[in-house]
Order: sequence, then C-alpha cells, then structure tokens
Amino acid sequence: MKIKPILLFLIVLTSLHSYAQEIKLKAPVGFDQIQKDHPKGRLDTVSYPSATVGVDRIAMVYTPPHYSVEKTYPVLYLLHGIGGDENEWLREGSAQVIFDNLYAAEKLREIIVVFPNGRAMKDDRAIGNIFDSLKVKAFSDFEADLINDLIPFIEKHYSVIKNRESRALAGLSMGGGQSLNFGLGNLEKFAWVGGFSSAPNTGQAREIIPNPEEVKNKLNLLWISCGLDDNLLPVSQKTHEYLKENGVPHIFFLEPGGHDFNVWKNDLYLFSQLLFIDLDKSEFPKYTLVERN
Ligand code: FER
Repeated sequence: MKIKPILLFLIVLTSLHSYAQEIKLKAPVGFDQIQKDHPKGRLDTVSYPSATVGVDRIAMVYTPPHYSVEKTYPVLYLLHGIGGDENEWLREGSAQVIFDNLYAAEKLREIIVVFPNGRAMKDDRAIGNIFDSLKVKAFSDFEADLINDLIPFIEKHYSVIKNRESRALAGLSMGGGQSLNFGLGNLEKFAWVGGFSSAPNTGQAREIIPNPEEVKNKLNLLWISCGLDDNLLPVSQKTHEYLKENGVPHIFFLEPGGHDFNVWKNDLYLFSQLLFIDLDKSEFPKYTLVERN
C-alpha cells in the first residue's frame, strides 16, 4: 500500500501531538477549589519538643481521607517561604484542598504531609523584618530541628514508613533552598527532593552536591522549578546547570509566572503526584513548557 505524503505527514503530526500531551503540566481549573462532596483529609496541629531550639514547636500535619493506623504511609515535609510559617501552604496555597481533590481524582497515593515552621528560633513568627539576619539564620538552623526533633516525633506519633525511600522534602523559595540544602545534605534521610522557586539561601551547587554520583544513585526524584518572571530564577538555573554538567537526572521545570502561589500551587499539584511511585527518569525532560538548553 502506498501512503500519500500528506497522509503520512498527518499521522506523524497527530502522534507528535499526543506525545506532547502525555504529561499535563498545568493543573486543571478547580484543582484548588473546595468540592463539597469530596472526602476530606484531616489537619492536626501538633506540638513537638525541640531540643534544637529548646522549646515546644508547632507543626501542621495532613493525613489523607481514610487514614488508618492499620496502614503505614510515606511522608512529605513541605516548607514555607521567608514570610510564612506552618500555615502558609494551607492558607495561601490551599494545600489540603489540592490534596483532597487529587485523592478524589485518584491521582495521588496515600501520603502524610507535614507543614513545619522552618524558622527554628524561640519566636518563630513571621513578624517584623522577615529578612533580619537572625531570622534568616533560623531557616538554616531548622536542619537540626527537622532531622533530630520533628521527624522522630512524626514517626513516633503517626503510622509512618520509616526509611529514606518514604521521606520527601520540598518547599517554596526559602523552603526550596532549605529542601535542596538539607535534602541533598542528608541523602540517608530523603530520596525525594523538590525546590520550588528556590531563594538565595540555596547553597552553591558544588557545595551541596560534592558527590554527584551519590545523588545520581540515591535520589528517586530531584525537582527544580521556577516561574520565568521570577527574579530568583538564576538560583534555580545555576543549580540546574551544575546538575546537567554532572549528569545528575533531575526535573527542571520552567513555567509561566512569578514568585507567587499561582506557580507554587501548580508545582505542588505536579510534584506530589510523582512521589513514592516507580518513576522513569528518562521521562524527566518532558517536564518543560518552554525551550531550554
Ligand atoms: C533574598 C531574596 C528572597 C533572600 C531570601 C528570599 C535570604 C526569600 C524569598 C521567599 O522566601 O519568598 O535575597 O535572602
């Protein structure tokens, strides 16, 4: 049979189109809107003793609909930005609504999500000069609080799978920098790491990734995303370039938008669906909305 060139062209075009459509990179309309009839996850406010800071500290914990101690769950630790606290992702990012809707659509495996306060100091409220050097230092001090105080508390009080493969760390802006610094610096604790619009607290790539081979072998997912109109884009770009030079598989997702929750909600929607599943790293380059090099 002879296929006419025009027909061949149409067949190729159609298959290219469906290939490009395979991964949806924009959350559907309504993904962050409360749906009355959907089962809801539960939000707990917990108080944990922090030896790092020397006080009891607050974190929020989301357990999925049908949470049961008969089952065990992986955990995502989700970090806020410089002006935020343990409620930022919930109040401004509608995180619990996004998760409830993902569960209703059967798009997310059952996970627990912990929303810490990433400013590890006695008065950890986002008040006054949020760029104050002591407050910025507290974001770096949070590493010890997270690893030594919060994670053990969560693993004692929730029905959690206690291994690196079952822990993810992600965050926005300051929280993105923290996630890259702490996640890559504690590969024995985390196998899934995401930085959304990471801030200048992100360590120099060669310092946070001194051993690219180890990251290659150990991380199941390294996600770096940023809005194209975000002034902090060079931070993500530099990290991406180092990873690329060193052949470390990662998702580098550039998307329309600035330094705000339109971008971060979309990131959470996409990133969370990739967690704790068998990922094919050869698919990572498909996470792009724009040409990049
Ligand atoms: C900076 C610019 C932005 C910085 C932090 C940020 C520590 C954080 C922004 C955010 O969390 O939204 O120079 O330095």
